[in-house]
Amino acid sequence: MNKPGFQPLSAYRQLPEAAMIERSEELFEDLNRRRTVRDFSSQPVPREVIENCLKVANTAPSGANMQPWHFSVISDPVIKKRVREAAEAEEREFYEHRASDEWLDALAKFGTNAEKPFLETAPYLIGVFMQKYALDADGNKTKHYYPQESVGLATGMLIAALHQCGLASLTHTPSPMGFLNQICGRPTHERAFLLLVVGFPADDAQVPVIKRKTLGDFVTFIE
Ligand code: IYR
Repeated sequence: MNKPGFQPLSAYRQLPEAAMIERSEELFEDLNRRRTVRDFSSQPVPREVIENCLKVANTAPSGANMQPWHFSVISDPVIKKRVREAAEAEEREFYEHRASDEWLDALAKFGTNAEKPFLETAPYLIGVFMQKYALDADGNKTKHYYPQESVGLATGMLIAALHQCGLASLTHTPSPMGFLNQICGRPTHERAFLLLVVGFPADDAQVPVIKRKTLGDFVTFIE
């Protein structure tokens, strides 16, 4: 007998220990190839792949399972151009006025500036929006819990899924990002969380030389 509102965990699959270890090694090896890319090719990406990766994102855990996210998937070149123009206007402010010297120093090795041509080159821009509450057609609000954490988790799963499908992405956060609500026609109770640029890397794409922390640098086992 199931508890009311419950069902057996029938989708769960356990792996034999050797397979677990092998899978974990392969996963690390594959995800460790992921790099944030800023040089995109204009080669089209099948929409079905994007849809499936978004379905993966939607499996993320969320506070009280409220799934407090919305994804606006932009491929229309006219809209991409508008996003680029609005983002570059904010980025010019950032690089010329808003960013502290300390921040600019931290960014120096990435070679970024206010020019964002990839916002037009890449086939897909995914605007990720966070809903602090749900709003129904009658204006009733339902509070969401841990929306920021939840959207962060969903976005992480989206990035990993895209990577596993052979796509590159860039987590782009022009700030402030209010223009994305306007361009994507999203309501004011949704906050633009980030703009994910998605596509194939350009043939001559280059990435900065950076290091990842090693296990001992970022993990403590308490045993
Ligand atoms: N949004 C700016 C600046 C920038 C900020 C951080 I934190 C980065 O990791 C990278 C860039 C830009 O996109 O250029």
